[in-house]
Amino acid sequence: MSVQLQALFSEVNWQPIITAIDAADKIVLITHCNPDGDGIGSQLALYDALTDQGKSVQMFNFDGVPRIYTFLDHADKVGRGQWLSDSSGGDLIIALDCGSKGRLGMPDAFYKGATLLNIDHHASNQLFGDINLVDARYCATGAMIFDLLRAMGISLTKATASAIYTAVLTDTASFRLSNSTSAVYRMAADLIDAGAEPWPISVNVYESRPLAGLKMMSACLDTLQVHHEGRSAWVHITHEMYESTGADVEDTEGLIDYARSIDSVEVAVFIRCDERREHCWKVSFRGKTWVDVGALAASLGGGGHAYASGCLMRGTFDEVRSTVEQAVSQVFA
Ligand SMILES: [Mn+2]
Repeated sequence: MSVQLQALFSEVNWQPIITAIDAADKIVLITHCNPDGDGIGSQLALYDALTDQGKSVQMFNFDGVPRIYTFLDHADKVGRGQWLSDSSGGDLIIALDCGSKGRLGMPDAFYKGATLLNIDHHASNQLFGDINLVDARYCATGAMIFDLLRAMGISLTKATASAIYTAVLTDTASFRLSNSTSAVYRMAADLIDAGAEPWPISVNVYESRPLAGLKMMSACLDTLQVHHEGRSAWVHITHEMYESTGADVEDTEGLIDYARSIDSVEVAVFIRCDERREHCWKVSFRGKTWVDVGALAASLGGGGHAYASGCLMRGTFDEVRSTVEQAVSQVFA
């Protein structure tokens, strides 16, 4: 079925992106480390659309594709791990949903001789590309791909629509966040008309947890503490918890949302150890109404959105916890 698409933001100038894509012979699509549904959905949607146009396209992510997104078409074509070649294999690299070059996790050689194109919706984006299209009005990078394909006159296949739907579903917390405007719902309707199936996608993303994941959820919620007169909620995961539950980092996705769901809480904090490195911690923040957790994370060397952000920290758990607690206390001072 062919659907006449309406752009979310009709005045965005996609021409520099389209010109770069037209001029490229070999394109590499990449998203950030620990990729989420938006990064993967954007990547797979663009892959489907550009290969349909006859382009030669490769995909490569430092961390590959999380299990819950492997149901999407082309997920099996994404390379993962350290980049070992001395060139990217592309004359155009398109970074998707990534706020900084470092978060792509690639060595300098990866970028050698290629034009780097940066498409993202993080307000904190460092504009690291040769061409940057960064627009924080978009609820998801996947929604930017929707507008880009429309600007290119490309109609949606079922595979493209399903990937974009997954991107938008996950980045709007299932169309619940304040960025879920009526235009976003209209786009979702277009995606469904083009073949995206909401329930099967939801089952894959939200209803396919391994048992170890639930054991980790239980252990993680056991660490819950509430501070700042009930306004901040804290959960954490240590190395020992990975060992005792058998869960891995993918099973920790979404646990912070339970901390935010407490009625009085304005800021949720999730501190988890890096599976691979000692004394290395990923700290995530979620805000509810008025706290800008993007600024909070930036004060600790990280970044993100006003309502979802994070940073990496080094030290013992107690050291990291104490530093973060000081920063959060500033918010409520
Ligand atoms: Mn995103």
